[in-house]
This record gives sequence, structure tokens and C-alpha cells, in this order.
Amino acid sequence: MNKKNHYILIGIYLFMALVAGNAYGKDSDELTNPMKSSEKAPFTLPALPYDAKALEPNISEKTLNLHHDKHQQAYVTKLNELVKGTELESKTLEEIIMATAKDESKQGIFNNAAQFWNHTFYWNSMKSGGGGKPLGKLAAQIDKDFGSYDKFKEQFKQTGVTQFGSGWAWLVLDKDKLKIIKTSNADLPMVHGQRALLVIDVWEHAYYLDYQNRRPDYITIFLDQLVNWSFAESNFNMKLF
Ligand code: MN3
Repeated sequence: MNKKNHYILIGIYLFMALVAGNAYGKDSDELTNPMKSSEKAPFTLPALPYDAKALEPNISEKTLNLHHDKHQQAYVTKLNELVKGTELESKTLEEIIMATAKDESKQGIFNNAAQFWNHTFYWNSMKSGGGGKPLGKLAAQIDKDFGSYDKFKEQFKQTGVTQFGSGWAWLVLDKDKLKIIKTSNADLPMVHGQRALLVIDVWEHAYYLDYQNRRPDYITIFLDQLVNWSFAESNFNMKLF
């Protein structure tokens, strides 16, 4: 290669790096991790990561619109009201959750902050054309820690079905081991030192319009048709908190 071509090539590389930097931002964590945000109050509700019709017929547009635009928006609005003028105004969402989790006098703030986080995590735990078996390192870890994908599926379903009342069923990483846990109301893995990989909302508002009282059917459809394994895999491969 002559010298002139060499400089042209360097110019092209620099240009491409500049374009990529502008398009994706400098923080590669922000690119792959929709949960990691440096945003502070007043918080804004992020759009769903897909069209509200994208999960039909498994989850209807009506359910997703109500759940996102009304339920999740209400948590964000209330959180903004509650932290206004307090020292929590200078903290990120995850910092607010961690700072209020064990403080009964701040339970209202914790509930709204955690429910804001939980719902964004839930939207990202699903995708159109998802579900079925995971691939890669996470699949191997599921086989190791649960015995097989089928055993994982059975335990996840059982956990979601037996969460009494409102709450969530999660796949988490607890130190180096995968576990399936359930939490009540707004409770979430990060306050127990666990890393969330995947979640299903088992509050009735998540499924009642589409499944009425058939929570087991909703969880089966979630596992077979909706799970976004690439989101779970990216959480498995990176530190979230
Ligand atoms: Mn919900």
C-alpha cells in the first residue's frame, strides 16, 4: 500500500469511529444495559422498548397501554412528588431504591421508585417472538444450577403461581449461582444483594384483561412466547449494581 492510500484509510477509520461514538454514546454500558441510568429527579417514563401491539396476542395492546401509560406512569409521577426538595433529589433511581429500602419512614418513596425500576425491567424481559430455551453461557448455567431447562421452567412457573397476592417472580444471580425467587409488592433483588436477570410481573393488572384469573397460563405463555433471553444473558454477563 502506498503512503497516500494509507492516510486515506486512517481518515476513513477516524471518521467511522467518530460516527460510531456519536451514534452510540461513549459509555458502552449504557448501550447494552437499559437499566443503568444516571438520570435524576424529576424522572421521565421511558417509552416501551417495542410497539404496544408487539406482544399480541399474548399480551394485548390494551393491557400494555394501561400498564405502561397508567400504572408505571403513576409510580414515576408519585416518586417525583415525594423526592422533590429532599436530599434524594440528587440521587439516581437505583441509589434512591438502595437508600430507602430498609427505612420504614420512606416506604412510600421506596415503593414508587422500586415499581418504576421493576416495570422497566419487566418490559425488557419480553420481546416479540421470544420465549423457549436460552442459548450460550446462560443456558449452560441453567443446566448446571437447575438440572435442565425443563426443571428451570417448572420451578419458575411454580414460583410465579405461588406468589400470594401482588408481586414478581425473578431469575437472579446470587453470588455465582442462579436462583428463582419471588418478591411481594415492590420488593426487588438488588436490595437482597442479588442481580436480577429476568422478571415476570404477577400483579393482577399485568394479566387480568388477557387471562382473567388464569395466572398459570400467563406464566406459561411468558416462558414459551415472550422471554427475551438476550436481555437475561446481557444481565448475566455484566454487573448491574
Ligand atoms: Mn405491574
